[in-house]
Amino acid sequence: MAKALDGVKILDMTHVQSGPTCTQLLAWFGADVIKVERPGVGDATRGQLRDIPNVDSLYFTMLNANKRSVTLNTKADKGKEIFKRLIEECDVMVENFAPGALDRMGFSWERIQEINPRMIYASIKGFGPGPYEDCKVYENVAQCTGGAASTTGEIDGFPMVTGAQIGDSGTGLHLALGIVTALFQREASGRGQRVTCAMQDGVLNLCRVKLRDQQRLAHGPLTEYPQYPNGEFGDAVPRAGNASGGGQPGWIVRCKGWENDPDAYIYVITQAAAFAGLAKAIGHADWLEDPEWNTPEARLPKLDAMFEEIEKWTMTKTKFEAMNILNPLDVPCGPILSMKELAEEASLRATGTVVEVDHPERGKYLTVGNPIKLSDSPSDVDRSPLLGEHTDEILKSVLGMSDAEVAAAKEDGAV
Ligand code: CAO
Repeated sequence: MAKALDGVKILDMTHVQSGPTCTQLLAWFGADVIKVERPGVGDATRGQLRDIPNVDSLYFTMLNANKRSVTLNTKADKGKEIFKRLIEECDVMVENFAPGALDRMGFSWERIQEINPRMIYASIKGFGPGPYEDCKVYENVAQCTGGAASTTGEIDGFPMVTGAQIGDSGTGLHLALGIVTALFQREASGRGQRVTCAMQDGVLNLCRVKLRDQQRLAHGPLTEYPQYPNGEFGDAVPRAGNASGGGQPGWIVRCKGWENDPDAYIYVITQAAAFAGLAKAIGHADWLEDPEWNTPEARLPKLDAMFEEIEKWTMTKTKFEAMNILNPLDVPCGPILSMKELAEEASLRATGTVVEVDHPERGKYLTVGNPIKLSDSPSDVDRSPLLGEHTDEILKSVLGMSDAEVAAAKEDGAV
């Protein structure tokens, strides 16, 4: 079956996590992603956090599925020549080097436009134009500078980063949307364009509700935060522990087995519309007649006490038993699932969200497949390429180079 991005050629200059997330998604949608890597070195993640000696790490294999790898020294003269020809042949170029790296190679946006006016040139940097534009940035730096860390954590504790890679993978997702949008506009305009996404901006976009709360602070306390009504608010949005933040009180409570299982917890949201069912389920039908409990306003000052009562009940059930009882009552809740549980979850395997892939050097490994499902564009996951696995193939089939030309480029150290 045809795929949505069949025929789109991507010159993938990305490395580490943010850029590769973007190009992997585009590859799943059918784009031909040609990953350019330094000869003999490759993407640094091939060798990072290795679990098996001399084998591409899971860090690399889980971010570079469905791509082809060509090695090319884009700083050598012959390499630059080949790179120029790849720019002529491709539709999109994606990079997430440190600021200025491509300019230093001699491939500024102006130069790229000159070579191929239809080229969509997409970049991720840590910051947009401003005081920090020259900084190198990794995931946690973006979480800290984009507003995630200052608004995450215990009420009286340190700022916290989250395990979800909202700076890297989140920005990669943003960039992928920018690229397909630019491809769509090119249909009408015939022109390429520059697509940029700063990690700080991507994180702030995901923290949009916290900027909402910052402005609400000027008009009174944030009543859904645990600081209300007994604590103090300063002049910036505080950390709110596990409060739901959506205007419906929620919290994580312990379940049966919590003493030995670090993930025996469930998130419960005490949405007003489903409160009666919840109160009855936990043995508190009395709350429904009691004006101290039977309205959201009455409950608000004593959420701690309410969640303690809920927890007394959840501690008699496993997280899955609690979910099975609360779900039919329309009480929004979610068991805290460990990575082990997610890896073993049959429904995620069935939908292709968790996929087992075979690799010639490491054997079988699990990866997260395409979370975006298109009914008319299948997303099979193919293993990541070995370093330079497709060099000859790409030089010959994409650039039409002869065997002798490929051999000369190798001799030159260009590939
Ligand atoms: N041939 C020749 N040279 C190559 C090459 C190739 N095929 N591919 C890369 N290089 C060169 C680059 O040109 C650069 O050289 P110069 O420094 O001389 O210009 C050099 O390799 C290293 O690139 P880098 O500075 O991007 O790499 P780094 O490890 O020092 O920094 C990172 C990594 C991620 C901090 C930086 O790239 C960055 O800030 N990127 C933008 C933000 C980003 O995406 N961060 C997310 C990373 S995932 O957590």
